[in-house]
Amino acid sequence: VPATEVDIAEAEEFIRLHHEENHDLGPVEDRLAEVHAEIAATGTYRHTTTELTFGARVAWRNSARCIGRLYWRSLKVRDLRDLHDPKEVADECVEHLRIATNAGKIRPVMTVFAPDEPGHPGPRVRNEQLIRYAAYRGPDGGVLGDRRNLELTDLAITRGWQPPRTRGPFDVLPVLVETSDGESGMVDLPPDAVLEVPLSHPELPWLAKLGLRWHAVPVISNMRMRIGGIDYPAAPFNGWYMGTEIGARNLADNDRYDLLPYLGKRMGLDTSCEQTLWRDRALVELNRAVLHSFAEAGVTITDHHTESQRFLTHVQKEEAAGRKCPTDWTWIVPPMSGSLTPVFHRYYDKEEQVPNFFPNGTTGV
Ligand code: HEM
Ligand code: NRG
Repeated sequence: VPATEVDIAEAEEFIRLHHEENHDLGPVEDRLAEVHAEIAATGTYRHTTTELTFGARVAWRNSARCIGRLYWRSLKVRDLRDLHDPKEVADECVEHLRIATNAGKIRPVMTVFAPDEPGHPGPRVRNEQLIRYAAYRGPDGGVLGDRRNLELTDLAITRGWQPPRTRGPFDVLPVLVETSDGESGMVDLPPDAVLEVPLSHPELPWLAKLGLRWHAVPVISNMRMRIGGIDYPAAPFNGWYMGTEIGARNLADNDRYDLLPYLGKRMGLDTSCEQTLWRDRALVELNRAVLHSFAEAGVTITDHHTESQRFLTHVQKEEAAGRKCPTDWTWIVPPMSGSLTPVFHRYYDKEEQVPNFFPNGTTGV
């Protein structure tokens, strides 16, 4: 996708929003004149660090699929827009992990790398998240690891990544970075930058012996952030996990780790027919294991009941501030016990707003 010139109307709308929400910034007309002149001369413009931070926070605030938005003002933004080199970008992704992990007391962080410029797209991270577990096809057609990452694992191997001598279900993949002129960088994540939580269960001692684990920090790294007409194709960001993401999806989905049939049997449940609700019972225990283990390890996590309440507090605060809160019901309602959470029982504003995040490869708005 060739980078194009910026949308002036979108740039102007953003600068006005920034000034409307921050009265200490001085006259908006001065900044608008600067931006117009810069776009006329270069086809693009450069955000101030203050604009970048505000824009990133508002991109989070506008993320219709995110239930964690109450904390949008707390996002820490690392301004690394001068970095283009794939190796340097990958190294700073490692640094991002260290800052965000904070020994388990997770901090919401974003690292912003070079934006797209006319005729010169910025670098991109190929991993959908900085931490991803490898997947290996077995001889019997089975898969060891996280099937979601089969393609990424193949790509890493093509680029020269060597899987550990004994392959396991939770092998951390390297970070892969690319630029438009065909340069690429690949960096192994040092073990001390990847905090992981071994899973145990408060009442089922055998569960700890299964060797299950998950990483502490979800850092989405393949989304394009769009602020005021500028696209940042590499701007990895993280908060912390809601337990259901791991317990009700990553470890439970048929096309991920698919653990429910095994757990159901180990729990001694009658798995011969669906009416026993053995899947639901195994799902609850797996999710208890996730929340219990993170708490025991001192790693920030939230449960879907608490986070649903907080999200509705956020919606109220947004309304009180005179703003809409774009929300996608199908993503906000948790993947288990939906109707037990208050977010299930209502409707939301749907109109998309910018700044926002988009799948990389699309232009946005
Ligand atoms: C999606 C929770 C922080 C932006 C989600 C989802 C959850 C969630 C549960 C749905 C994920 C899924 O179903 O796969 C949280 C929590 C946070 C947090 C508990 C704690 C602070 C953040 C931050 C950002 C963000 C810091 C950006 C700055 C997004 C976006 C999506 C999302 C863009 C949609 C991702 C997609 O389309 O695949 N969040 N989030 N979130 N969140 Fe958050
Ligand atoms: N479901 C994905 C992560 C998606 C984003 N979730 C967050 N984001 N909590 C998974 O790895 O399970 N965040 O920025 O905290």
